[in-house]
Amino acid sequence: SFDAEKIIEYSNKNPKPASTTFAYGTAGFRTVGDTLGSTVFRCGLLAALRSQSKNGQVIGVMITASHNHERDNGVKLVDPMGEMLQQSWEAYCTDVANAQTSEELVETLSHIAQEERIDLTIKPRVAYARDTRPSGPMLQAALEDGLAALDVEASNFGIVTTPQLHYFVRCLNTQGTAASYGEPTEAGYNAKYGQAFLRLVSGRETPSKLFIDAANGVGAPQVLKLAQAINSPYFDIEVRNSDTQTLGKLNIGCGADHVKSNQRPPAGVSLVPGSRYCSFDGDADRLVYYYGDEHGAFHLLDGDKISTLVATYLRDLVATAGIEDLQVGVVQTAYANGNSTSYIKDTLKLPTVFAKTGVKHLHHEAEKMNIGVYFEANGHGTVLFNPSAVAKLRAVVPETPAQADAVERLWALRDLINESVGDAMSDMLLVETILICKGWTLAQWNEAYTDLPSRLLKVVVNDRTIFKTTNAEQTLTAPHGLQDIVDSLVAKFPRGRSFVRPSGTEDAVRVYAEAATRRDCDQLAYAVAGAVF
Ligand code: NG1
Ligand code: ZN
Repeated sequence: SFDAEKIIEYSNKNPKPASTTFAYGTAGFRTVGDTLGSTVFRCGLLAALRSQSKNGQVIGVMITASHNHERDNGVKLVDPMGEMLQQSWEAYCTDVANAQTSEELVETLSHIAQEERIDLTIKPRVAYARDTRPSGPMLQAALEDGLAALDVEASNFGIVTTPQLHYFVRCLNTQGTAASYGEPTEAGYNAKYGQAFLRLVSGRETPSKLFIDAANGVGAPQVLKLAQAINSPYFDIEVRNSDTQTLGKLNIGCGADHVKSNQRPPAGVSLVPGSRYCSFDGDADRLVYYYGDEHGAFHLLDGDKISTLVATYLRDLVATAGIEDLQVGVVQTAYANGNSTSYIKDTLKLPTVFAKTGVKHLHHEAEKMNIGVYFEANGHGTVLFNPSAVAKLRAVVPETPAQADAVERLWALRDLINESVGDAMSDMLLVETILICKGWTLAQWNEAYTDLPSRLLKVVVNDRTIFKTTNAEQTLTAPHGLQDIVDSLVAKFPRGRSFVRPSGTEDAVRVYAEAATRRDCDQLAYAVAGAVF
């Protein structure tokens, strides 16, 4: 059983703010950083239990608030294969975070240990890291208290991107096995992805320089290290918004979320026609590309554009490799641009499904496909090769050099992709690979289809919990009658589509709309927002 006294002693150092209720949402706990000490401390305790319930495998804890404001912070747990925490444990996180007193906390932990039949004699192991936020060191210290309270064997990975921490966790749990994912160090990460990239592009023409907006976050130092490891004209980059030292700059006017939401370039970047640009978010798990044309117009290549590019490339390689019954599929959310969905269905003729918002939902749908490409429109996503795809790839006996080359490329792509989670750096190398192999500019990539005008609005309401949805969040079941109003508004506009859902990360309701013209789209969005308010 637990050393209750020790837990209580450490817990008293990290008291819960009395009036605050915490909830483990789509992205873990996320709120004002200064209020999260007790929650992060308790996540340390829970990560230990989770590790014990997984027979001592390493569990990850990442301290970050991604694209959110610098004053915010957050914490989430990472399961042994680098996936998001199993959903049934999210409720435990919420229970543990909200225990009012240290004594109640111990009771809650005991209850979980009983419920999950956890063997408390197993040595727990946890790997943790944080982003560049000013509240990071304080929260890291709180986490370390939690780990000390349960005698955890802990590894501190310092300041790294969220996907790097996911990678480290997977590496640690597969070390020395046939499924070994790589070396659990920054150098191991850079070597794995860098070498796969060079295997795929060598012999091709080198691309023009890529300008990377790192949102003044942890992606800046990390992508520079990656570039140093690759050390090749195939990866010629210039990093902008790389100031992680000055307070108040993180994600402000820059980063993938800013670019996607505002449909304009980040601060510190003026677009030169013909040049290539991309943005990461504050913890480097989202990626979008963009460019400006000769007429000064801004063109965004978002998560939908990335997923269609990647799916097309994989589909063609599978065909060239001559592997039968190896289906490439695409998972999107309702926020995917309608024209991207039509393009996947009608032009690429690939199966596609909608999942609920939040990458864990997309991940689960993608696992059901042979090769599942999943991206949120905001640029968060990756590709999964399920075991049957790997088996089929292993079984091919190539008969022609072209077939052999395609098979070799599919293997290299599997090494290039961070399967544990969407990863801006790995995704960027994937996009670069495809563009280099096709000899494409960003404008050529953008030609596949034209986005329908779309608008995403945030409506602040009194109580967002009254909004209930079904059908991958596209249909409201409550409040009563509201969906009928949305339907009647949508019907007025050619190619109109709109839906309303409560945010899982902010205290607001989101309204999405698209239609054939910008004017119609905006009218529809504001009309639906008016009905919600
Ligand atoms: P919410 O706040 O539930 O809409 C947002 C994003 C998600 C996901 C999460 C986690 C949109 C519309 N929503 O969720 O896609 O990335 O944050 O970061 O982009
Ligand atoms: Zn992020």
